[in-house]
Amino acid sequence: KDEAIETGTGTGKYNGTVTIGTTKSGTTYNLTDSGRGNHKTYDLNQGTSGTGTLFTNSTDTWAGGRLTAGVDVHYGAATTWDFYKNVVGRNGIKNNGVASYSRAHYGNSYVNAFWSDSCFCMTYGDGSGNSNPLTSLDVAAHEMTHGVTAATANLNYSGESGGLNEATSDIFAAAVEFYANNPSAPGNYLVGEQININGNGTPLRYMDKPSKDGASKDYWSSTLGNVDVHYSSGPANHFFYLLSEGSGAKTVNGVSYNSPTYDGSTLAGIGRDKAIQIWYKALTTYMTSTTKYAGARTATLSAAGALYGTTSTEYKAVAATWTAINVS
Ligand code: ASN
Ligand code: ZN
Repeated sequence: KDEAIETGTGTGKYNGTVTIGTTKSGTTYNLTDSGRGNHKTYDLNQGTSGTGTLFTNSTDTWAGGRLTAGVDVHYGAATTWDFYKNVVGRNGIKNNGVASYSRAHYGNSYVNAFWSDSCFCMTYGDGSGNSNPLTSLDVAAHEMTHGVTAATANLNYSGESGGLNEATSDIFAAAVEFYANNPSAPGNYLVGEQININGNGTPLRYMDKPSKDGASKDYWSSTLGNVDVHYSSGPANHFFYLLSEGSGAKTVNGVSYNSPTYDGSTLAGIGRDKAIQIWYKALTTYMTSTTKYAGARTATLSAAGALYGTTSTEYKAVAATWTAINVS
């Protein structure tokens, strides 16, 4: 049957009114993004398995009710797809142009979102109590990046490699926000700042000083591999912040940060764009499933050497930044 490629307009909860890729079958519009590997977004309708039903609408203006979460995650997947394609030259999660799919309205009062390798898909809960739906742009980018990590370094999801896996999702989640440059979801080095998962308006994680969340580690230590991967990500998130922005006090896009160093050093930062290229090349070329923090230092130095040369400012900054989180 004929499916026409359309461009719809959607208003979700977090991103204002955005353009979304849709298709039209007969008189019905679908959340199928033909410009991005036919990425589809489904309504699980509180179920916890299968695909539920593809989101549909009688017009190409998507807003309100159950559509809100669908618009958010469809936009999140599209924006993350665009980031990978336009910033680091990756054509989809597996670099083969094939899309994953998204499922919204998972379960009842589910306060999480997740990537699954078995369905090659992303799933989002509606939140409960104070927590908002888990459908923000950074959450979507975080989950989709788990797919990219699985398709590349495949960092084991435990111990130090698990922390690096989690940090990779937080790093590219921040990168996607900055890339999107959406005034409703401005770029920052906070994770989950819109979903109110703590019930008091604070973000889930802070990259400038991860310990601000009360659990994440700021620096590597020999016991880092014993903590939950969402907390052992801290030093690598901190590395990315420091490499991008440098140490000390700084305000970016209206958010104030203050990033400390383990060794008391002062770092200037090389800018987010270069830090993104270095982390991406390290992830996709030099890291493996068992890479730990020491190996991440080596991998990012190899990446910086390949991209900018081993005598470059960037290479030296990578070395100094690992030392500043106690990886030397
Ligand atoms: N949202 C969580 C994450 O992506 C789900 C999990 O614990 N794996 O890390
Ligand atoms: Zn994660």
